[in-house]
Order: sequence, then C-alpha cells, then structure tokens
Amino acid sequence: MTAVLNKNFIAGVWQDGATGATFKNINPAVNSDVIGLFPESGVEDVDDAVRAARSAFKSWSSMPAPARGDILRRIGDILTARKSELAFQMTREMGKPFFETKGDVQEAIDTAYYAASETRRLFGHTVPSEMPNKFNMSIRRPIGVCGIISAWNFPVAVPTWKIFPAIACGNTVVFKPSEEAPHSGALLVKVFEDAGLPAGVVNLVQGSGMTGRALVEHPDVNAVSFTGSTETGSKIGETCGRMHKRFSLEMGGKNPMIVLADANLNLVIDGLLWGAFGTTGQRCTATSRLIVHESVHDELVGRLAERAKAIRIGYGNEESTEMGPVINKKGLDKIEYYVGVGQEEGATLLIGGKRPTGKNVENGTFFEPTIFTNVTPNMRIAKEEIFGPVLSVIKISSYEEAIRVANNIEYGLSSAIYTNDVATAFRAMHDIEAGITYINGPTIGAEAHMPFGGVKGTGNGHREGGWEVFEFYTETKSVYVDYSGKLQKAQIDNVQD
Ligand code: UN1
Repeated sequence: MTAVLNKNFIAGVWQDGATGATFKNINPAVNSDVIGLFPESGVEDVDDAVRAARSAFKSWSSMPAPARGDILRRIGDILTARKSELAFQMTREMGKPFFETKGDVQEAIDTAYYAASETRRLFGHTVPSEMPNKFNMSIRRPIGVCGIISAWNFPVAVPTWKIFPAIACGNTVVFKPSEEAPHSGALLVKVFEDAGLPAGVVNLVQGSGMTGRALVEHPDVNAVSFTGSTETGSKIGETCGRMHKRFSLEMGGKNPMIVLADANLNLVIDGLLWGAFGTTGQRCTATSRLIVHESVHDELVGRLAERAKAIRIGYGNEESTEMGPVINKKGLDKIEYYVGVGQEEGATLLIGGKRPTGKNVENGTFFEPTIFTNVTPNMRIAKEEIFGPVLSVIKISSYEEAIRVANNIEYGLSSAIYTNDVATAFRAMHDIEAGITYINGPTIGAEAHMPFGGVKGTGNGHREGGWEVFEFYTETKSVYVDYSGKLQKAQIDNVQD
C-alpha cells in the first residue's frame, strides 16, 4: 500500500514520475524513520496531470452539483472512518501531536460535509430588468482546471479547504502537496479514489518548488490556490497576473494577542500556551506577539514562563507529548537565527532559545518553547515571521498604544484581544488590521464554515473557507432573457430625452 502511495496519481492511475527522480521524506521527531521516496515530478508529469484534469472537466462540470455533493459526503464518511489511522501517519510525517492531527482530519471532515451542503446552494441572483418582458439573472460557472499548492503544517485540512470547494463547484484539480508532507497528501487522495471520485477530477503530482512552478506556469491551468511562504506566493502572483489566471494566496502572519488590564489571566495563559506553542508555533495563525498592559505584564509573563517550561516535548505519537518537533533542519536554523537576532537587538531571552536535550529528543529537530521580553515594536523579532515556538512580549500602557503596535507589521492574518469590557472588544474588532480577530480566545481556532484569510501582506484579498471560497471557484455569468418578441435597446429605448 505505502509503495503505491509513493507515486503520483494521474487520470485515476498511481504511477511513477517520468524522469524517475525522487526525494526522501523523513520523520522530524525520529530522523532514522524514513517515510519514503516520492517522485520529483517534472514538466511532463504536470502536463499529463493537467491533461487528465482537462479531459475530466466536461463530464464533472455537467454533473448536477448535488450529485457531486454526494461524493463529497462519501469522502467525509471515509475520512471519519480513517481519522485515527490518518492522524497517526500525519504526526509521523510532520510532527505535531496526535491530538492535533486528529483535529486536522476533523477540519477536513467538516469541510467535506460543508462543501457537500453548499452544492445545493450555489446561488445566483435574479433582479428586475429595466426593460419590459425581459428577465435578468446571474448564474455560476466553474472556472476549469485548478492548481492547488499547499503547506505541510495542516497537511490534510488545508488542501481540503481548497480542493473540496473547487470540485463542489465543478472544477477539476491538480494537487501538489508540500514536499514536507507528500505521504499525507497521497493518503488524502486515496480517500478520494475510494469514495468513487471519477478519474481525473483530482490528480496528484508530488515534488518541490520546480513542480509547483510547472503547475503555475501551465497555460491550461485556469486558477491557482496557494498556502505557503510570502516569497513563493509573490512569485506565483506575478506569474498568474501575467497569464491572466485567478489566484488566491495565503501567506505569512505575525499575529498579535493584546491583553488589557482587565483580562482574565487564567484564560490568557491557556490561550497563549495553545496559540504560541501549539503546532510548535508553526502555524500561519500562531500567536507570535504578546502585547500586554504594563499593570499585568510581570504577573502574566512569570506565570506563563512556568507553564511553558513544563511543556512536554517529544514524538507526537507518544501519548504524553504536548509539543512536537520543528519540521526540519532548515526550520530549526531559521528559528536559531532569530533567537540570535533578538539577543543582538537587546531583547531579554526569558526562557528557551535552544534545542532541548534528552533521550526522547536526540533523534529529531526539536526546539524549546521560547519567550523574549523587553521587545520593542520595531525589532525584527516583533515584525518578521519566525515559524517556530517563539513568543515576543511587548509592554504597552494603553489601548491606543496596543492597537498601534498590533498594526505595526506588514502582515494581517489573525489577531486576538483579551478584555472584559464589551465596548473595547467592539472597538478592537474594527481597529485591528487583520482578516480574523478573536475576542477572549487565542489567534487560532478557525472553523470550516467561516471565511479564513488575511489583509495586507498576508494575502491578495480572497478568503478560504466559508461561503466566500465558493466565489473564488466560480465565474459569474449574467444572463438576459428577452421574451418581448422585439429588439429592446438598453439605456436607449427606456429613457426618452
Ligand atoms: C494555517 O496555519 O495554515 O484555526 C492554518 C487555525 C487552524 C488553521 C491554520 N485551524 O488556525
């Protein structure tokens, strides 16, 4: 089974890459555990996959949308049955603890059932015509072949945010998972196959940046949806702009949590531990800046540090593990680099800042929960995405200052504020520049049926999830039905001057 899943899946057939080149994927917690060799797909493989998607498009897009919904529901059922099995393999591949990968699969299940229900609700509009005996409406049409490029940190949930609405709307897909999570991507595609999704509707090509590039540059790919780094996203945007493709980008974050003087500190601490150190801080929605009122700063930071030091680090498939490894050596190097930057900038390294030692962590890429205090808003560790378990604490003395600091970044994905004052909470909803704001909750916790995405440098104006993503995956067509039996000239026949 695993050997089969190490292949590409094109036109309903598991097959090797055309050149025979492969890349190796290992368990980040136990580096000696090799998950497998996967095809490093080239232009030829991508071309085959796009051709398969194109030839499946006609019949898939003309199937009644609720019938497509039936298949999505079956996918949801199989994901439910395989939840633990999938989660185990996902943890093995990308490191976050088993309870988190189970949540990841659950997010995919919710997305499947939600997309299935939307197939009965792909609304258009009817509006009155300005002419007599004429009927105006808008209908939705699928776009065509969609290229889906996803990140490794939510190796099942994030691809499904893209693939399920795409196919619900009648599009077909070529999916390139992150090269850090190819096995999870293949297991997901196997679910589609087992649910009876027709051949060619979702095709899988494994590979790294070159494969993604071939997909984005393919002239017969009509839309691209990407989650990953700002650097790669910007290049994708340039290419898609030049080629007149629709594209949706979900990129970096530097998400603030504002804690005001009246906040419930017990709640804040639980939220911070989950927001900053869950998924080892490797979420685009991770809480990476704590912006805290001076009157509660010392107590909060002291209590948080004690709890953070006690977090149990290890292999995520061991039951006692609370925080898993960093994805790879490169990720670890980046985190260490930023710890150095923070110290040079004059911030105080309160806890962490290094790799842990001990038997359960010696074979993986682990890093300790890290907290910097005395951070000022213009330091690099207050503005740049680190993608690791590093929290920068900034002290403020008023709500206005908190908002200024929170908005002092190029990103705008998620945000949080803890206060018991309802008026302040409502003000913050409008004042914080972000696509998502949580009141009295940390910066993570997106639900499948709510729009997800960011402002400023985080994205390009689109949203995943919720009802909005169905706009991304459809073209609007305006239809005019003239049953007057004569030529009626809009703007001319109905205005006499
Ligand atoms: C991401 O980090 O890429 O609510 C997505 C959340 C998660 C999704 C995060 N369910 O933050």
